[in-house]
Order: sequence, then C-alpha cells, then structure tokens
Amino acid sequence: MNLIKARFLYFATLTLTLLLFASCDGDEEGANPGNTDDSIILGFSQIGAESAWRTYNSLSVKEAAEEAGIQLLFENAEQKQAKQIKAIRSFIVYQVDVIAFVPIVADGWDNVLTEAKDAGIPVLVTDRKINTADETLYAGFIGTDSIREGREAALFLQKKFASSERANPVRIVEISGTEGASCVIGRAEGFREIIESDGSFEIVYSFSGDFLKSKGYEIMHSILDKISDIDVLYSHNDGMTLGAIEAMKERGIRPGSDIVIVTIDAEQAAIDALRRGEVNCVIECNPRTGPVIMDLARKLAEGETIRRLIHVEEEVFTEWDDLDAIEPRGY
Ligand code: GZL
Repeated sequence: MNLIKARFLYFATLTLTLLLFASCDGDEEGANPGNTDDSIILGFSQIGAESAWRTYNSLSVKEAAEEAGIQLLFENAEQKQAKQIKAIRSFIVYQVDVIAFVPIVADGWDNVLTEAKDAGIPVLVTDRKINTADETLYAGFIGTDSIREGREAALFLQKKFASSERANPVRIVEISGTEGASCVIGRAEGFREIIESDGSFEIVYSFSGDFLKSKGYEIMHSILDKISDIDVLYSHNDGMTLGAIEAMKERGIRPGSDIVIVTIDAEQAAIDALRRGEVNCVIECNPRTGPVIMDLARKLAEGETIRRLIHVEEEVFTEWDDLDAIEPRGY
C-alpha cells in the first residue's frame, strides 16, 4: 500500500473514530465529554444489557468513572463479539490510556489484544475471563469466581437432599447462560465436580438460555413438555430462573417445593422469591466492580503493575438463613 493511501486510511479511521465517540452512549452517564484536563481516558467495552445484573454492572462502571474523574468511553456491543473487537480497535486509534472489557465469550481475543499491546495500551479483563496462550496480552482480571459459584450450588443440594426421601438419583435440570462464556463454563464445571462424584444426583437435561428471562421461560416449558419428574432446577442466572418460575406456575408446579431451585446473581427479585419460598438458594455474583476497575485503570495508566487475578467477594443465601437480614440489593 503506498504512503499516500496509508496516510488517507489512517486519517479516515481516526476521523471515523472521533465521530464514533462523539455519538457513543457515554454522553448518557459516566463520561466527561467536556473534560479537557489530562485525566485518564478509559475505553470500556460492555457486552450488552441482557440481564438486570449486566445493567447494574454498567451503572457501577459509569458511576465509578464519574466519581474517579476518569473520562469513560463506554461502548455497548449488543451481545456481539465482533462489535467488541471493533470497539477495542477504535479505543486503540483514539489512543486511550487503558482498555477494559467484558469478553462475551472466552475465545477469539488474541489478535485485537495483540494490536492493543503493540500500541502500548494496557488491557484489563473484567467480569468474564479469556482463554489465551499469551498472558502478556492483558494486565489482569477482576471479576467473579464462577467455578466456586458452581461448587456452592452443588454443596447446597448435597445438604438439601442429605436426609431426603426423594427419589434416588435426584433428577437435575440445568439452564445455563451464554455458550462459550467463561462464567458458564465455570458454573457448569464447579457444579459437576461435586455432583458427578456424589452418586445421588443425575443431570437429566442441560440447555443454554443465554442469560435471558424469556429463554428461561421457553426452555422450562419445553422441558416440562418432555419430562415431568424433575427434582431440581440449577439456573445460571436469576433472569432465566424468574422466567422458568413463571412457566412452572402456569403448569401448577410449586417452585421451591415441587422443584428445588438454585440460582446465581442475587438480584432483588431472586431474594424476594427466596423469601416467598419459591427459590431455595441464591448465590451472589457481585456486579459492583466499577470502583475497583477505576482503581486498577488508574494504576495501569500510571505505569504500575496490578494483581493478575482479583476475585470479588460474594455470599450465598439459603432458605435456612435469616432472610430479613439480607441488605437491599440495589438492582
Ligand atoms: C457473571 C456475568 C453473568 C451474570 C448474568 O459474571 O457475566 O452475565 O450471571 C449476566 O446475569 O448476564
């Protein structure tokens, strides 16, 4: 490619990027478009708004950026990895100080992260993890320990059925989240590590509901069309659980009694269902990572190294706990 053409392409890309960020949704909350001082510029690629958890996670990031005086370029990928890659490339052209992103799936990031590395821009992976052979492609990870979440779900069921007369094996249906997402792989792995070595349980059905309430509803109806003797629903997020509960009720099935339910996230609606006895165990997945992300971004922008792996604090709420003591969830 000759020099004139290369220069034209560079300036065209730069112009497009500046236009893109002039229209990006950062001017809703959290960005400081009028910001002219030398504050840190953080490019953040979020996967979308598929659940109450995700929406609250985005709010946490935007509010924390505002609080920290960090200029936030916030891009919503609408559940498409290609849009995340495009956003990261535009952050590179814009020459942000730091890039942070939630990888919608674990694979397929090496090329674009190599471009960020070549541009000298540090990358922070948040919420979900990536698979890469080159650990130098990102500075660190902050988010949930999904394998532990899966194990906690299994440990609750072992306790719940320890002295139960229920059928042996206890028949489990799993509604999982977005295929290929690290949190889904971890929640399935941690759960099976215990359930499959126990001998009293059987996973009779597993299907992806993509973390969507509507799919949780559809899948539960579809499962109940096929099989009736289900003892447990293990659902990878509250949105899908709430959809599945609607389907159960429409068939006269008592959620939390006829079918024991374990769910992950701990949004308010799930805690309310726990209090009504419609859910038996809620495992927290903490969406409030904004402040830590900003602290890590500042450190990276100032050339400091950060811890490679930071798992956020998370609780487990069960039917045996003092449910009135649970703080309002905020989302
Ligand atoms: C988990 C997060 C998941 C939540 C879902 O860390 O990525 O994505 O459990 C959300 O509610 O959609």
